[in-house]
Formats: sequence, C-alpha cells, structure tokens
Amino acid sequence: MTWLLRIYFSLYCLLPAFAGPVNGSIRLINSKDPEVRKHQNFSGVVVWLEPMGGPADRFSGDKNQSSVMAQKMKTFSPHVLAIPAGTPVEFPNFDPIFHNAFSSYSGQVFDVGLYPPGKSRTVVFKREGVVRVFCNIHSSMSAVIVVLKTPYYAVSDPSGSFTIRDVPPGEYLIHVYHERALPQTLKAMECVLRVTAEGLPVMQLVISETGYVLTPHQNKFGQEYPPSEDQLLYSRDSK
Ligand SMILES: [Cu+2]
Repeated sequence: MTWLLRIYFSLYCLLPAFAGPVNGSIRLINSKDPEVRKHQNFSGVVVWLEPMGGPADRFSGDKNQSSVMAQKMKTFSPHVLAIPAGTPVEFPNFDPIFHNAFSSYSGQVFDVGLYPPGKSRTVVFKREGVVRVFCNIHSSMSAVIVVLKTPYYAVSDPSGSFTIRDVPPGEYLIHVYHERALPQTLKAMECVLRVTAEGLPVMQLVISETGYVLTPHQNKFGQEYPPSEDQLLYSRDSK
C-alpha cells in the first residue's frame, strides 16, 4: 500500500498543473478620442497577472525570442507592445525615409540613432515598466512598450477582447495599463483574481479616460520639434 501511495504521489508531483486561458474584454468610456467615440476601437490596453507569493519578480523573457515594432507610413506598429523583461525588440524601417526610435522615460532611456530605409535596430528591454517611444524627426510618431515581469499578459484587440494564455490555477493581482487613463484610475482597477482548474467567466473591464489630457512630447534633446517640411509648406501656402 505504501508503495502504491508513493507512486501516486510521485506522478502527481510530476504532472504539470492545469493551465488554461483567461479571457476578457475591455470597454473604454469618457473618451475624447474619435477612434473610440466613432469606431468603438478599444485596442491597445495591456492586462497582466502578477502571481501572488509566486516567483514573478524573478521571471525574465527569452533573450532569443525577439518582438517587432515596425516603422511604416510614419507610424510605429503595433502602437502598444507588451513584452517580458529581457526581450529584444527590433525596429525595422519599412519606409522610404530615415527614422529614429528613442525614449527619455525612466522605464528605459535609449536612442538607436537615425537609420535608413530597409534597415533595423534592436534594443533589449531589461527593466520592468512603461517605455514611451518616439522618433526624433517625426513628432507625430509615438508608441508604448510595456515591459513585464510575468509571462501572463495580453493586449486588447480593436473589439476590446484579450486572451491571457496558459495561466495555471492560483491567485493573481490583475494590473491594467492604458495610455489614455490616469495612473490613479489604473491603480483603482487592481484586484485579486482566483484562477481555478474549472476555468473562469469572461473578465469585463471598463476603463474611464476621464481627466486625460494629451500633452505634446519633446525631442531627444528635450526641445520642441522644429517645424516639419509639411508644416513649412502649409505655412508658406497659407501666406
Ligand atoms: Cu520617423
């Protein structure tokens, strides 16, 4: 009998714990953004689960598994990228013009310099945090990279849906990041999620953009952007 129990116990320890998806949907309210108001575009919200009492603070991504933030039509794509800490991000330039990528934010300060069409630059994001990314020659270009110390995260699609894959049973703290929500709004949304082997109902999160004001950013020298060629042409024509 003891022998049988020992085998059973060994097998139980060796079997991987059930891990399933956590599904959810986001709805943005009180927004002044036309994409949200007219087209109900709820994309770009990052949701992640921090294991409570777990080894999340030691988690790092695979340094051989890179992510991509492309530069195309003077736009960073995707606009919001979530990655595990330690992940390299490539910035390929698909435009016929030079681009740059930099951040002066404390999440990670970096500057890849100017680089020509068809080339790419890579940055490894080691520290957990929110990194706002800009191009030093095109003031309209911006993006966000959310660097996480957990493998359990997702970014919402335009319908607001998201799926966090392979979440083992346990207790987690839910965190949310949205570019146009105030920090206190996001902090107030943190709550505990219990994942059981039986699965979960769909999480429904409503995020208010109340209080958000778009402020222009500065270039990598901490100065205002000089007028672009488009703006100069416009001001010449309008005289
Ligand atoms: Cu650019």
